Amino acid sequence: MAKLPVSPEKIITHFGPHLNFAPQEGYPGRDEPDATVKTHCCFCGMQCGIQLLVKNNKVVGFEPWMEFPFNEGRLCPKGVQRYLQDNHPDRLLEPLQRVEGEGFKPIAWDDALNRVTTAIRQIQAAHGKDAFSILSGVSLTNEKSYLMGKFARVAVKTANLDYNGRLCMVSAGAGNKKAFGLDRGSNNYADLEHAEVIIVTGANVSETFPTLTHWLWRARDNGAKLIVIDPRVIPLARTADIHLAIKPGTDSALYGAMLKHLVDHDLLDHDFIREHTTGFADTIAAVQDYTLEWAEAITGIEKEKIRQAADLWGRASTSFLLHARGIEHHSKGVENVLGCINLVLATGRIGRPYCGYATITGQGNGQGGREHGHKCDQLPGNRDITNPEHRKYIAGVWGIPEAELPGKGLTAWELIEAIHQGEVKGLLSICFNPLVSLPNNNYVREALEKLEFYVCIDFFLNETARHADIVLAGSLHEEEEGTVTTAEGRVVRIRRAVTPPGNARTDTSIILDLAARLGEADKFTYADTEAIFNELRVASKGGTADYYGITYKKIEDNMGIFWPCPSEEHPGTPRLWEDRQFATPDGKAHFNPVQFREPSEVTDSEFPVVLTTGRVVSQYLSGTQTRRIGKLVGLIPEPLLEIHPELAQRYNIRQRETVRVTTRRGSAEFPANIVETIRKDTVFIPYHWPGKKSANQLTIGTLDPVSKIPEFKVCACQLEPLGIFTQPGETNAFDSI
Ligand SMILES: Nc1nc2c(c(=O)[nH]1)N[C@H]1C(S)=C(S)[C@@H](COP(=O)(O)OP(=O)(O)OC[C@H]3O[C@@H](n4cnc5c(=O)[nH]c(N)nc54)[C@H](O)[C@@H]3O)O[C@H]1N2
Ligand SMILES: Nc1nc2c(c(=O)[nH]1)N[C@H]1C(S)=C(S)[C@@H](COP(=O)(O)OP(=O)(O)OC[C@H]3O[C@@H](n4cnc5c(=O)[nH]c(N)nc54)[C@H](O)[C@@H]3O)O[C@H]1N2
Ligand code: SF4
Ligand SMILES: [Mo]
Repeated sequence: MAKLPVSPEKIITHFGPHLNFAPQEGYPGRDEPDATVKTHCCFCGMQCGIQLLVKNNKVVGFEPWMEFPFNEGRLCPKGVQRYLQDNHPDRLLEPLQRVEGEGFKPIAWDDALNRVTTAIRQIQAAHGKDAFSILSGVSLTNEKSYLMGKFARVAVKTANLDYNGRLCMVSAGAGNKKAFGLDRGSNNYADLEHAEVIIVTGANVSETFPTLTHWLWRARDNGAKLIVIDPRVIPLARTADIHLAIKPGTDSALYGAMLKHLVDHDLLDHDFIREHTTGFADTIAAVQDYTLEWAEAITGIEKEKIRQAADLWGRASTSFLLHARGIEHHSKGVENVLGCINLVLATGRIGRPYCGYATITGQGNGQGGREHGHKCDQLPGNRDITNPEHRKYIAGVWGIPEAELPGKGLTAWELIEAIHQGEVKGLLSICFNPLVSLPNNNYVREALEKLEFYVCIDFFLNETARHADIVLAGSLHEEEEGTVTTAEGRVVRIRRAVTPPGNARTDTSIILDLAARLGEADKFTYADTEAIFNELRVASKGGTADYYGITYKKIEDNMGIFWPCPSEEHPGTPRLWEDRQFATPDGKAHFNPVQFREPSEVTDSEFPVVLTTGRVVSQYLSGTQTRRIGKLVGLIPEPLLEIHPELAQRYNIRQRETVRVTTRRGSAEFPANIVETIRKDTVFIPYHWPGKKSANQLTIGTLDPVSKIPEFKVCACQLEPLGIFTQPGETNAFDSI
């Protein structure tokens, strides 16, 4: 086995060195692995390159992959522990069926799959095709995402297919399409390196995209000024030049006032606005009354700080604006996104070296997974399911008459409502744990209980799966070949390192088998995963997310290819818009007027405190994977209620005291973590835990009217200390800061 060069500093993340990894010659003290497999981390949208060490068909460890260009070997705490989920005792090893009164019992694959197809047929015969629904997820590879879209429309023939990106990327996607006609970050992250000014808003980068921090530090080393907009002093904000501690739900007021400042002080790129954009006049008219004083009153940020931030942004010659769910998880998520884009367009700083804009994609394949057609309104290539030409093209690729292609279906949350109303009776879910991740989960649980039939495909028995009639034992990231698309838009190869254990099967083989049992074998037969990808390439051809020119070989030869890539000779597109030809019908970038409106639930005398929710560094999404990895659990074992000392004092809440948090949806109890790093009117709870620890017992199901994303980031709550301390002794409030 060749020795791998490892420089220790490469594996020191923002959170410090990983002491469990000692760079050594060879593998002293342990067996030589059978293979090292170059692949990518299964977690967030950074999709860091990693090498998995394989022994006896088990993943037993990892090595950094130094050559992969984005992370250059660096990994975060989740990345270095990810391999531990492989041989976990909770792994589902065979299909299960619910036996009333007895729990889940193993069932033969043949019987399990037949039960699924019989249930689909019976429900559809009795209640119509759309009464059977599908929820999919974007931890799945591009190939599986594509397959799920085709499976729903061609094999199950239902319109009701949606995906967990509906809780994640859709506000950004809708905003990007409106403004640019295409949904992807404009530059690769290396372009951050020489940006003069960087705005990071609603993105806790150090905890949620730790390896991206490197590129921000590189920019800082080169003198970049950093503006962080977040209700909390997140780790990145501690060293920012300007931190704007915004009141949750008020971003569009801030961006509106910043835009007005740019106009009032003529900090605009007039040539760019005139030649390459539309809608500027209406957009500035919408903010003409948005004075700094007005914005201060709405956002809770001192006007002088807003002025400084707008001025810094306006006067820069290169810049980058990054945002994530903090501005997108709102009933006006799309408007917030457009407010940011307006600031970028007004200064013309896009499509040039070190000038860019991006939403930071969340899930592992949050980028690719939102392009290939498992959204309720979308067909592959990011085509529109209501557009007759798009429908005709895809129906042609799939070999069905266009009339047979279902239309637009319900979004994830609307599906839950339709189950309540008795319109939807059956559900297949893959790669989605809605009971933990959707808002107002008491309502979600009631919906699950109303289903006539529910089948879940997962490798762990997630909390939603406990309500299933059949659970199909699927596969981990490292058990199938495929591709994913990183947050940068770089299409990379996922490698099979091992095969599924026991009687578990690959997700792909399960879907193909179900399609065959539904009578569509001829349309669902592929020699291998590459054949699925090659069909996806054709399906995406001519769409805005054009993968046609990307082949497995090209990806391997180049360690990834950026889409759009319309032909095999095309090198891919790391930086969009250099030719100033935007993907909108008129080729221009579009300003969109944004006026501030309140969140769907504002505080009042009964519910006087703002509740916001989000993440911690060591847990991932609904936690099904990371709550099973001991060292990650050890870092942050349970959700704590972050609260400012002054707010805590007002309610007489002490450090580690259990606090009952109540909203109009429900109550839940969390130990207090009193920190000075949060606004005085806001509390924060991470959402990775289920059941009584779930923040989503409290959140609200109001949707953005365009993107249909739920308003996870703001609702109103009341607080009540219970006098119970989960840790012995009382800590000085300031010890935890
Ligand atoms: N450790 C870890 N990393 C992850 C994930 C994970 O679960 N755990 N999930 C991945 C996924 S799918 C996603 S989507 C991303 C999410 O990544 P982020 O969006 O960075 O994560 P969040 O914690 O949801 O929210 C970010 C910040 O928004 C702030 N915020 C709340 N309300 C507002 C507001 O009204 N305005 C502004 N400007 N900010 C606000 C919160 O204080 C929080 O710090 O992370 C990805 N990476
Ligand atoms: N309150 C609150 N709620 C939120 C958020 C928030 O900030 N606040 N954030 C929202 C966001 S941004 C997101 S992305 C969602 C995420 O919410 P979910 O998508 O529900 O969360 P996951 O934990 O990813 O659930 C995915 C399930 O898929 C399984 N899985 C993972 N990979 C694979 C695979 O390759 N094959 C198969 N078969 N199964 C797989 C996992 O084991 C897990 O059970 O949560 C949302 N919910
Ligand atoms: S930053 Fe994201 S992709 Fe990279 S190691 Fe961490 S969780 Fe994995
Ligand atoms: Mo997400």
